[in-house]
Parts: sequence; structure tokens; C-alpha cells
Amino acid sequence: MDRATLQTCVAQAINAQPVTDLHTHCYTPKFGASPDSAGLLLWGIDELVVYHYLVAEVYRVVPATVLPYESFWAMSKVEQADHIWKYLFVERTPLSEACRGILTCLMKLGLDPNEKTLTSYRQWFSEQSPDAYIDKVMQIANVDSITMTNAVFDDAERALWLDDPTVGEDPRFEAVLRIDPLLRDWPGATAKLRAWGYDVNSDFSGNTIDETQRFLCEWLDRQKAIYVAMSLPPEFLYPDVANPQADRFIREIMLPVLADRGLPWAMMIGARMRDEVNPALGDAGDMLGKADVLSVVNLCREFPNNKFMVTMLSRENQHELCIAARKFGNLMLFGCWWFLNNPSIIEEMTRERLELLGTSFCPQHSDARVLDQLIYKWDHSRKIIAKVLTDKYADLIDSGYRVTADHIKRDAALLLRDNFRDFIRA
Ligand code: FIX
Ligand code: ZN
Repeated sequence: MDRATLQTCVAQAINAQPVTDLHTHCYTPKFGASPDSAGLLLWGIDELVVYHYLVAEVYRVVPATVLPYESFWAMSKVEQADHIWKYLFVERTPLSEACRGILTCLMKLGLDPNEKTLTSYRQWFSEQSPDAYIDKVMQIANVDSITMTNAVFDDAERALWLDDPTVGEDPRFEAVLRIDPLLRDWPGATAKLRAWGYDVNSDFSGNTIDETQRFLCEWLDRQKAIYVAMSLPPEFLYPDVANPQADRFIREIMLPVLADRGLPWAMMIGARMRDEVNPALGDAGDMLGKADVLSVVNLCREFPNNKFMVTMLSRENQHELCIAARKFGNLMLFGCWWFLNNPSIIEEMTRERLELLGTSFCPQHSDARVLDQLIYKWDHSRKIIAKVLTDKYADLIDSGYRVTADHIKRDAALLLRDNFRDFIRA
């Protein structure tokens, strides 16, 4: 197969392969849709433009000394979007990945991305209905399943589940039980569990283990969750002699439940929260830090019957994490998370992972917070994954291996869907 034919074949296979998007912040329509202020499903041009990545970027152009943070947050979402569009798309060239992503969405939706105001886009989006628009976006992005992030400690979301247990039931979506506070703030989390009727104590006395497991099981059942997820700080350690309660929660409460049910624990490690960085930026105020890969190794070794999905936020962790994955079959690496979700780093990480892990990893997730982002996050990533795969197949051909279209189709299915589906089911 010559290089040009190879390139075409890889691009066709990657584009044709439906993606199971294993981590997003999208929701079924029953959770309510923007612009309904209570709606958790965010979609449309104003949500796209006020995505927290762009809030951070516009504050580099119009600093807080000019526009105080509280003035920005007092604006309506329409006013915030107009401000961002003016300064990042009209007065400056939208070269950043987050800016370019919006242009890709507009273009793939059949709109001209060069408008100087958002007026005509708002008119177009006003003619869409959320439920039908989900189908349109999934069709354009070629995504066959959207995995949600269902934060049970978020009061608004928990109320919706308790009010209507079918709120997550939609064949296009899967649920994930997200429980950060149980490791980030055990005392605060146990106080909430007590308020919700679970007989737990932060010192682990009494029925704490059984009752916390009851809480996990009830929510796993209610959500029909396909895995449990946590975002963890750069300082996360296992074992952590300074935090025996965290070790006990992991060892005595959570991992036995997950092993019993065959569910993975998705660890998203390295997020430094806004209160330590810039809280005035809201969701845009979080940052990252280099984390401890040996803690992942310790967990994979100590719990061979548990499955661990891991993504780390620091570029500096990636090579060591790949080596850890070479040592443990119960460790599945996934995605180029958040600040890594940029072409230059996606390419570097995908190349490194293919060279060290073959096809046994999940190269990407969208992390889409706004439904429409599925369009650009997958368009951009598919192109990069195809580019890297083409190079690696070319290397194989140079080594005498006869690469066929069937090889390429099989690998595309593994990387974009089947590795994840097989791992959660295994
Ligand atoms: O913890 C997470 O799931 C992160 O992905 C989010 O909190 C983050 O704000 C995000 O959406 C990054 O893309
Ligand atoms: Zn996320």
C-alpha cells in the first residue's frame, strides 16, 4: 500500500468509525436544557462561546483591572458571549484550540464562521430543538454513545435523579457515578451522607463501611452507572500515610464494591482546584499539577481484581504512566484530558502510547461540557489520530508488514470504541 493510499484508507476508517465518548459533561434532555437556567444540558452558540476555556482566554485580552470579574459574572450569558466574541474572534485572531473549535462547529453545522456578531447564529440555534439537535450533533460527530458525568454530591443533579429515576434513561447516553468529595473531602462527604440517611461517621466507627457501600450501590443501581469516576489532586497518594481515611475508603469501601460488580474506577489525577489558583474565574480557575504515578502502580498491584481507567492532567506524567500501563492489564489509559486536549500534545501522547502500548488504550474522550463541542473535539482528534496512525502503519510497511484495510478498520474500532466497551464489560 503506497503512502497516499494508506493516508486515505486510514482517514476513511477513522472517520467512519463511530466513537463511544467515554467522558463528557453532557446530559439527556430530561435534565433540562439551556437557556433554561436550571437546565444541565448545555448547547447552542452562547454556551459554546462562554465555555470556561474561553473565559480564561478573554481575561488575558481584557484583564480584570479593566473588566472586574464580578462585572463579567453579573452580565447575562448573551452579554458574556458578545464580549468574548468581540475580543477573541473579531479584534483578535481565534488561533487557540478552544476558539478554533467553535469555528469548526459552526462550519460543520453549515454556518459561516466569519460573522462579526452572534446574531445570525442565535437565530439559527433558536430554530433547533434540543432532542433533535442531539441526534444531529451525534450524527455529524459520528458518536454512537455519550457518557455523562453524574455528580451525586451536586445538589441540583441529585434532586433530579431522586425526583425522576428515569432522568438518565436515553439510549444515546450512559451514566457515570462521580464522587470526588469522598476522597477530596471525606469529613464533608460523610456529613452529607448522614444528612441523606446513611449511618456513617468520618472516623469509620459504627456501620460506616456498610452504610457507605449501601450509598454507592444505591446510586450505581439508580444511575445504571458504567463506571465510577473521581477527579483527584496532584497530591493524591496511595497509600497515603497522612490520610488513612482515604486509604480505608479505597481499600475497605469502594474497591470491594467495584470488584464485585466488575466496574472500573476512573481516576482523573492532577486537577488543582480554583480555590488554590484563581477562584474569581469560576470553572476557568482550575489548574494542574504533576502527580504520583507510583500510586497508580500500587493500586493496580494491590487490587488485581479491580479495573482502573486513568488519565493524568500533567504532560510530564504521560511517559511514566504509559510504562505503568505496560505492567498492568487492569490499567486502561484514556484521553488527552483538559489542558492536554490540544493538537500538539494529542499528537505527542498518541504517538507515545501507540509505540509503548500498541492499540491497547483509549486515545481520546471529548470532555464536552457543551453538547455541540462533540463536533469539534472529535473532528480535531480524529485528524490527529489518523495522522499518527498513518505514520505508524508506514513504519510497519517499511518493516515488511502487509498492512491491509481490514487491519486499519479493526484498529480504528478498538481505539475509538471497543477498548472502552470491552474494558468496562470484562
Ligand atoms: O473534572 C473533570 O471532569 C474536568 O474535565 C472538568 O472539571 C473540567 O472543567 C473540564 O471540563 C475540562 O475539560
Ligand atoms: Zn471532565
